[in-house]
Amino acid sequence: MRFYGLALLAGAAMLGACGGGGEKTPPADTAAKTPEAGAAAPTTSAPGAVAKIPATGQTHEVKMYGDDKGYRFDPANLTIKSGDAVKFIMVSGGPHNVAFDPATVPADSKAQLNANMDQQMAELQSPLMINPNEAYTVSFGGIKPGQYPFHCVPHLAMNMKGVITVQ
Ligand SMILES: [Cu+2]
Repeated sequence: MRFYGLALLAGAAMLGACGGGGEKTPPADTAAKTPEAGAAAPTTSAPGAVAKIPATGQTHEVKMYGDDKGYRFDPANLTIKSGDAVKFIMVSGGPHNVAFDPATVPADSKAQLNANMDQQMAELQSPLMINPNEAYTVSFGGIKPGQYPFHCVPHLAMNMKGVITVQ
């Protein structure tokens, strides 16, 4: 649908270019309205959409530091159970955030983990936390056992990362 609209638009642009003279505007305007009308239709959520599953178990705390010992999560490695939550707390040296790499998150839990993260900056990325005691909690409800490497986007180059193992 959208592709067809773009093709129409490109065709109209070419026609306009070939037409020459000062009458380019009216045909381009008409063509621009066509894809708009088409794009309005498919706005409902995809059939495969995943709903957030709230945590029902224990909440584990991970603190985020940036100081003279470096940028780090503490603990950087933790083991939890499916259904637990992990609360990331900004302590110093922000902004920090928590992000899971779509390429390394177990594929069978990627959509669920993404659905469990509120207020994302991007896929699998929490918002930035700037002030001390700001926190962000990730539910591991419905997350399958496996290794979930995570990192802080602003400090990835400073090796601010960790791994959550879900049992
Ligand atoms: Cu950071």
